[in-house]
Amino acid sequence: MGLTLAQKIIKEHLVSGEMKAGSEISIRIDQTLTQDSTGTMAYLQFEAMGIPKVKTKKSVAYIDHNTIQAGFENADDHKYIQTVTSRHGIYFSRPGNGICHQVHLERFGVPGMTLLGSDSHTPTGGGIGMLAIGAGGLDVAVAMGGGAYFLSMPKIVRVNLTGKLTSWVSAKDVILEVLRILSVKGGVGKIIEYAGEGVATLSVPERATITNMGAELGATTSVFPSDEVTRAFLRAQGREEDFMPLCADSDAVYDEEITVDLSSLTSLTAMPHSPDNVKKVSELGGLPVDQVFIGSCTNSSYTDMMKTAAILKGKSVHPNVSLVIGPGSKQVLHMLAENGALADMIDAGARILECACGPCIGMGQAPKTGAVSLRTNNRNFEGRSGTKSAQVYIVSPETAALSAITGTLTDPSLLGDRLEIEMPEHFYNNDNMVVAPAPEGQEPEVVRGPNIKEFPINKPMGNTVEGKVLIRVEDNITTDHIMPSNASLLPFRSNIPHLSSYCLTPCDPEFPARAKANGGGIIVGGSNYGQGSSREHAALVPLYLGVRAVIAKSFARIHMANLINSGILPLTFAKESDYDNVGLEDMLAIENAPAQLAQGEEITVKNITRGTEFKTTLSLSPRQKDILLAGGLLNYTKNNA
Ligand code: MIC
Ligand code: SF4
Repeated sequence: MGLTLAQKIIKEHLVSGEMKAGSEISIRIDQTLTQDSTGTMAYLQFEAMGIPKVKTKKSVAYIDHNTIQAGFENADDHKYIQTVTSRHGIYFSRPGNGICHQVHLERFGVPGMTLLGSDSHTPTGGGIGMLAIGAGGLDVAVAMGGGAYFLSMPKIVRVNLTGKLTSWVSAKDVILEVLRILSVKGGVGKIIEYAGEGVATLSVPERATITNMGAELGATTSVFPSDEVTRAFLRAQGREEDFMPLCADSDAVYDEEITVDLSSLTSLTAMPHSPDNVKKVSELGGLPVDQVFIGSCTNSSYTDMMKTAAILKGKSVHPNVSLVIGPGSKQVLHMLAENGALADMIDAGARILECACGPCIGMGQAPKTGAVSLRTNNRNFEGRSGTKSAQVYIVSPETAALSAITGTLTDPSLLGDRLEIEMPEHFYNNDNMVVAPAPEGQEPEVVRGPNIKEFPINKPMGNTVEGKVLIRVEDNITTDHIMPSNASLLPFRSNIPHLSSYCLTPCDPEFPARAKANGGGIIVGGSNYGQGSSREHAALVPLYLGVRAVIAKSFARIHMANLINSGILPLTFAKESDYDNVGLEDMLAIENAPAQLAQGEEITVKNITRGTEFKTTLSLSPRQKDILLAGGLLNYTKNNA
């Protein structure tokens, strides 16, 4: 029986386990990436492991999230990351060089390799045929130290692409269609593999837009074959030697299959406040728009920017609209500056931002109260833009650029003739913003500013895990709810005590105070709890507040791993209806917790307040159970050193 593309890469990197869907495997990691907002924590954890140099083929630290420098905190974090990476053999991509995923695709991604990144959109690398997975910082730290990455062997979904995109419809519309079909929960425990005749019609940046937003499906990762299109992209990046052809065997067997006919797609949008709330742009025509943002790791490539510039050329941004554009990398910005496209954007009235995440993570450009904001980024969770009442619609760069001119949400197919942007034969290359690590034998001093605080470490699990229910939340709670990130909070990613006052406050402003007053307790959640970001702050901050267990209808993959790594019990209601039988401030107890864990998958939770009990499940590997018993991955690693 043949193998799928993802299975081939996994097989090549398999360290332990059996490649049977659902069973725990571990794989060797070739490359890692971090960004600044998760990176400080990852490097503090790497330092705590006491390993002198990274053991990967290449590890890169990017500064792209927190670049506003409204106070010393950002700059302190950057200096810490620059010095700690230099000391430990990691490349450092300076602020201004671009968004981690865009730059990694351009300069470092290699087909067939594995990449582990402390950012949920690491699967962008799947656009070039990498097995690229997002994870918590601690998992990335372990991988940097040469440790394998453990995951549950995913099911493989084949997305069969047929036909060819028509004028003005683009990669963003493809992934929005996949999100419409599968939903934000549809990819959990799965790898999304693209195949079919339509693949060859998509460029590498288009493929990367699609794999990037596979994160919104909850998928472990998404991957495209590596073919002649990939080779041409790598050649244009001056690194054809990194090319290797890769595709699934013709008799590969998939767990699921869906077909997307590229020819019949039209421009789509994800309406507030979820990436799977998808409608046709033409159905919403006439919606007045206040703000447009074109950029983010999803749609900031050279071709995205050139399309934007072509639509804006000779036009003016509508008087009611603020148009902001953030090119994805220095390479892209340089090329736009050189060929005049940047002038076309500026001339039309676009406000140009530095090459960074910017508005996508609420770092500036918060829309006005109740604004309609069209964005090419991947997430439109409530409040993520920095304005709770804002209505964020996710759209393609084509839809965004045209709507910025008309002032209303406008279907770009109205523009008529096809817009052809050629992929360049040579991308401009100058890697002077990537600093190589200190040479062997040198150990530069690591600079720690006052914003770098210690991170909490859990204690081994006690016999009884108990506490009051501190909050009950609904389905699809995101990490943006659990640990909000915006211009005022992002600078404190290395300061867990400071962040703790904001934990879960979008759901209940009283949560931190209630947690403190009760000396910690238990969180009760709905389904897909913890979707979105890889930030382990969404586990470390609850840990700091004394949270000992989260009981939910289901969990998102990375957040569940982060809870286990922090030693917090992630329990799933055996009967979803039991969610209704647990009230706020009910006292819950898991008696003989270690013994229950050892026995099997079923864990009984007593509701002391109501005198009842209910069953939960914890289907974990023996290793994961040991991590929980040890009080988290760091303790576990130390115990086993
Ligand atoms: C995001 O898009 O939410 C982020 C900010 O990039 C996060 C990482 C973080 O929280 O720092 C992610 O996607 O993992
Ligand atoms: Fe940055 Fe936004 Fe991409 Fe996250 S999704 S890496 S914040 S651009």
